[in-house]
Amino acid sequence: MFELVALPPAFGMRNVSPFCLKAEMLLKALDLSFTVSQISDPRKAPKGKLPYLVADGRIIPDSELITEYLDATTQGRVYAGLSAAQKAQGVALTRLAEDHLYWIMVASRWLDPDWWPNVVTGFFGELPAIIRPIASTMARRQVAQTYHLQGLGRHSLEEQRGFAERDLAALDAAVPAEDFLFGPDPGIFDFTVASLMAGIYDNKPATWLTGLAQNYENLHTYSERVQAAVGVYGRH
Ligand SMILES: N[C@@H](CCC(=O)N[C@@H](CS)C(=O)NCC(=O)O)C(=O)O
Repeated sequence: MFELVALPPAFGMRNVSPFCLKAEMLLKALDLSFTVSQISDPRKAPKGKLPYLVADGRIIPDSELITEYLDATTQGRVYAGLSAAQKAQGVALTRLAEDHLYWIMVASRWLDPDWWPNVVTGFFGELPAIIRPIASTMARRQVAQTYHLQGLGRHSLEEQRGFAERDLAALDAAVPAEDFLFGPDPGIFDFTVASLMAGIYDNKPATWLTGLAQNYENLHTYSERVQAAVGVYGRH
């Protein structure tokens, strides 16, 4: 029995983190027995980020390292049937989704002054009212610094929207109109793309990024198809 440790629900999302949702989809697709538990402060995770997996007395942080572990312990079922070229394409899409578009999603939630109150309620709502403003403001400052260091945070909102459009157009063109990236069944790279897009399409209320993403119908339909096929949805 595995335990996946994830963030608690927020913003209308049952599983609000794309990385946690991806790991949950993979565990389900592999038909492994698992529970999902929640901690609201990622600083308590072994590497300060969620998810991590508790497996056979071991703790494995990071959704990609979880993926590698599950591949190794299921005799290669995670990447079974993928050619080297397909795997390369999957890794490239993963980097686009998780190391670029993900940060724009984070900024659309945390750094838009109009959306910010939802973050305070969704992520800090359980803190005593007296410390909530301090804790949330400190965390927001850290997100702003990280976004700046990443580079995207140096651009105007209009320019960020341009980066987001190019990411979304690339994903929309990369995913198929039927079935999944590499065949008739969804796999790890479908879970990577669909889990991120679920958080963009389904977080409530919509962010400015949700509005942009809604123009990409193929990507939206595909994200729904992946979630339906595995039976794991990001939203409630
Ligand atoms: N590379 C990590 C990224 C995990 C990640 O960034 N998780 C976010 C939640 S979506 C987190 O815990 N952030 C807390 C922080 O950065 O302080 C993975 O694939 O698991």
